[in-house]
Amino acid sequence: MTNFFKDIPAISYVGPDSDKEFGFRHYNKDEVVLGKRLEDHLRFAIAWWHSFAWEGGDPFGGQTFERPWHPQDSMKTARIKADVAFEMFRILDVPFYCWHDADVRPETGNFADNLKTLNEITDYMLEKQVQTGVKLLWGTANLFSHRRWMAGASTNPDPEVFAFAAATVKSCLDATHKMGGENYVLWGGREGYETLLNTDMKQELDHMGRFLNMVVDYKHKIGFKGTILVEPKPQEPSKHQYDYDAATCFGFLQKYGLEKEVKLNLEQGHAILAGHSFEHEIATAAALGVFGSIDMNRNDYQSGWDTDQFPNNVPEVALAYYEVLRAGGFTTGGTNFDAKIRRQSIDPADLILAHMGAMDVCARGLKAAAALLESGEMEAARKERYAGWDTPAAKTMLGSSLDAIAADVLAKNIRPEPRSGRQERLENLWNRFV
Ligand code: XLS
Ligand code: NI
Ligand code: NI
Repeated sequence: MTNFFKDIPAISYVGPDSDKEFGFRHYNKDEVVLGKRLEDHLRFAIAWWHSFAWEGGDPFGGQTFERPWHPQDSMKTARIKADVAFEMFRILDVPFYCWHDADVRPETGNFADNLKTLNEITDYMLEKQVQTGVKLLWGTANLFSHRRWMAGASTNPDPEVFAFAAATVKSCLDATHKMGGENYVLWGGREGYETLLNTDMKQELDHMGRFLNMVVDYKHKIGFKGTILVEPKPQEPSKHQYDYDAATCFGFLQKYGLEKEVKLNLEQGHAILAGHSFEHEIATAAALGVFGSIDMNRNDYQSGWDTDQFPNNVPEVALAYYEVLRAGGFTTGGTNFDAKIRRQSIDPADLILAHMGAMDVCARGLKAAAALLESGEMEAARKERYAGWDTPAAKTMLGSSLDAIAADVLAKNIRPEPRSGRQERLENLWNRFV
């Protein structure tokens, strides 16, 4: 036991009328919604990088947090960090967490040493998983922070960097497998370009496709049963990233024969950066059969950066969960808080309250979405809008040809009558639930 969170109680459900500062008002993990416990719907996870590895720096200033695991350059402090992390998971009673290799072990610059420390610390974390019952939602490799990755990982012009990336992903996939991880994520922060003037885009895309095929082959070789997830983001840190958004990722997966093997991890802030809404990205992935998991956070709508704030907008979150529920809910995926406290939030309590509040926001959003889905009103209106397609004639038309259809339009003098899309009525309906 560390004393990092001393005096902070374990968070439990206190209900919406309580005046306790530390307690869930809406997240009652055992509450059954649409036949499933809230904990099993939401599958919350905490991100090691934002809560424990990030030191509070921004482009204008350095570290603001002072933690007992600083400096993060030894196995001794890596262990302290793991002790505190698992204490926080228990205080918040979250079922899952996620990590990058660089979050959990010191960086030495040498692959053999990184491998050794990764194996050592993940053994330690696995022991803690067993002791606490907290599970791994996903592991991933950080292929973007160290200077070796500055021109990309699998898309790097230097084959030695490709090799280093392959070895690193193998080590992280092995560790994720060992820890019973339910997914493995690849986010390509440097898989893109700064300028087209020095970039062979076709070659880079081919290498990225080959790399992802190797990851999938290796997953099968070791019998990893989890899902491989790619995480779209249009830019930041690169000027342009190849995994731009859900639709772009699907095109990429299809071109390289991976659309049945790989799914998507979608993030609210990344959707906003791509000029989409979060629900658009979830609905796109679901329509294309590649919906996997979500990184929950909130972007600032004015700044144009990936600000990774904790969610606090219930109607926005509800729209996202409505699409998650319409997609059938999570299978191996979950709700990972890819979110960080602000750099002035230096108290340990801030970490707890940020997650606690966000879990409540998500629970409210999911419950509103579930109630609307259960009422059936929105889905009945949607079905009604497409009812014309249920007729045999309409179905036959889809198997017909342009010239046959044209002849039919002439013969029957088909003259379509426009009908209202009823948007405002549906928005009013939506507002009755959130
Ligand atoms: C960064 C990404 C990153 C991934 C994991 O913007 O969201 O945190 O989720 O590498
Ligand atoms: Ni992000
Ligand atoms: Ni993310």
